[in-house]
Amino acid sequence: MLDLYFWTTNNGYRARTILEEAGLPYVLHPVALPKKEQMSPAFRALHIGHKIPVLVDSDGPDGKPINIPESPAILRYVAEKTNSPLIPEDPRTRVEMESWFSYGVSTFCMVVAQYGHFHFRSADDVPGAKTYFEGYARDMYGVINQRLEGRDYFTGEYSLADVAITPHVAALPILARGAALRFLLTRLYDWLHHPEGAMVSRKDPLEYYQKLRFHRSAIDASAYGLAL
Ligand SMILES: N[C@@H](CCC(=O)N[C@@H](CS)C(=O)NCC(=O)O)C(=O)O
Repeated sequence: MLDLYFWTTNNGYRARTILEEAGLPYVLHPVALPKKEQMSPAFRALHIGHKIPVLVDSDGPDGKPINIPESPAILRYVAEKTNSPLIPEDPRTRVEMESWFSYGVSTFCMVVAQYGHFHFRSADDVPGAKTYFEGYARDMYGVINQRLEGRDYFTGEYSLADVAITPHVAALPILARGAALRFLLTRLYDWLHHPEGAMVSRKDPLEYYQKLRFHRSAIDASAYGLAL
C-alpha cells in the first residue's frame, strides 16, 4: 500500500506524476497547507521539516513500512522500486539525466518559488527582489529553452529529469518560450489521458494550460472540501 501525503503544489504534483507514470495504486491524503495541517504532530512525525509531499510505503525495501519525505527522493524511490525506464540504462545518458534532474530539483525550482512569492504572494511589495528573481528565472527558462531546442526531452527518452522539471516549468508558462513552451504543452497534452484533464479545451494553448491548472486544483480542492 502506498500513501501519498499531498497538496496541490508543484512539488506535490511532481510526486503524484511519478506514481501515475509507474501505474501504481496509491491513496491520496490531503495535507491542507492553507489550514497549516503540515504543522500537526502526526504529519511532523512523517516529515520533521513539515513539507509535503511524503510517500509512505507499507512494503519497504526490507518488507517493513518506510516513509519517504522530499519529492526528489520519492521520484527515485518509486523509479527504482519499479525498475522504471525513466532511469536510463546507458551510463552517459544516465549522468546527463542526473545533471538535469539536479538542475530541476535544486536551483530551478527554488528560483521559480521565489519568483512566485515576490510577484504573486508576498504581502509586501519588494521591487528589488522582484527584479532579481525575474532576471534569474528568465535566464533559467532561457537555458531550458536552449536545451530543448531540437529535442523532445531533457535527455534521451522521457526520464526522471522530465518528471522532476515539468511542474516548475508549468508554474510560470509566461516565461516559457520556443522549445520550452513546446515541451510544456506536449507534457500538458500528455496529461490529457487523465480524466480530470479530458474536459478542457485544446484550442488555445495558454487558455488550455490555465484551465487545466485551475481544473486540477479545483478537483483536488473540492475533494478535500476546500475552495482554493
Ligand atoms: N524539497 C522539498 C520541498 C517541499 C516543499 O517546499 N513543500 C512545500 C509546498 S510545495 C510545503 O509543504 N510547505 C509547507 C511548510 O513549509 O510549512 C521537496 O521537493 O519535496
